[in-house]
Amino acid sequence: MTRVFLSLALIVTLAVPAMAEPVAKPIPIGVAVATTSNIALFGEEQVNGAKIAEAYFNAQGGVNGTPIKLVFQDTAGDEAGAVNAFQSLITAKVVGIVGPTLSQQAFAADPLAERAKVPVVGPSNTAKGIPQIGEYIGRISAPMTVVAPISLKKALAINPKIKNVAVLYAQNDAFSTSETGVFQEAIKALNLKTVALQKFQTTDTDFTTLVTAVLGARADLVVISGLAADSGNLVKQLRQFGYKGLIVGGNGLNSPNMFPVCGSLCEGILVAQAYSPMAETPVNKDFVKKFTEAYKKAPAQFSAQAFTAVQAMVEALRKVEKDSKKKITAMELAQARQAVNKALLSGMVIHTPLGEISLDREGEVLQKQFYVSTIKMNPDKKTGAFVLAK
Ligand code: 1QQ
Repeated sequence: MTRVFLSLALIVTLAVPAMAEPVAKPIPIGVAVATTSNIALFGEEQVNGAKIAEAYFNAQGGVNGTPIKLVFQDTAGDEAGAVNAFQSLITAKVVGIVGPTLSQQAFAADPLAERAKVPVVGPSNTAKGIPQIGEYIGRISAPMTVVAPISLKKALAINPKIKNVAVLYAQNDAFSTSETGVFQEAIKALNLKTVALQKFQTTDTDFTTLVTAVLGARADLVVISGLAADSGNLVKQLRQFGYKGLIVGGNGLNSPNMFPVCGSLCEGILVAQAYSPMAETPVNKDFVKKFTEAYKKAPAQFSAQAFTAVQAMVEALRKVEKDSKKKITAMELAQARQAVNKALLSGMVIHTPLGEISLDREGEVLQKQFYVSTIKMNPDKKTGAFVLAK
């Protein structure tokens, strides 16, 4: 009896991989971003941008007539949350995953997708080494090696007398430590002097010691690499204690959701950006219009990048159908995931709100245009805008 049962079990087990498990219709694409925790400041913008993409591409007929469906999973703000979200999406049979929000989370969760052979497009992972996590890992978020230095150059253009720089960074976050490294190299290359180098934690709220060090070192430029709430509080306390010089913020200060944290004291922060809502391309005009209609505000970088990550998946799906002359929904799931990954890394150029981009064979994004903006706050002290720095 046991033997019969065992051999039956064996037959069933062996038969599973051979059983065709087709892609569902509408085509499920996973979106794993933070909708709870502090990191939801970024994630909320990402959900907004992704939803616009879903409606926009489905209105165009989706993937040659087959609609897509975004499947959202909250990653919260830590590694475990991202791992769980990725696991649920893989089990939910998505063809690919857009996410997670933080590089810190990507280093933990991406290997899971890599093992399951599920393509990942990072919408906001900017640390060094993300595409190198694996063959199924790409990103549309330009690395800080490319983006960060231009904001320093802009600071020098605004105030050529800058000489002494204070560099502050969150030591418990992979993106922040990666970005500060890039800033520190650029500071050296520009012949500036680092007069203070200070660490903090993304969970810190009291920055008195740091601010005292910056003021004591007589820095005339402060460069911050952290996430949203910590960076916002740091800026606020720098200003409250009397720091008057320029502040360059890293990618963590790229969210309008950070504005209420430093309020009117956010005014004047310089931030390099991979997106401008002013870009005059047809797709960006459409994106800005739809986004503004839906949310009554202009999109910022994290929304545009989430839109672009979904777009990359859609265009990869279209390419797979075109090249194979087969409907995605007629393909086996594993085969479709593999084909989507190949299409993503094929070098195809896509016209996105971020401009023309492509992914190279390693999954690294190639993007042409970047911007530096200054934060301008409104009298309500909660809202404001990133205005292109002149
Ligand atoms: C990263 C980042 C963050 C600021 C994204 C929200 O750039 O973690 O890579």
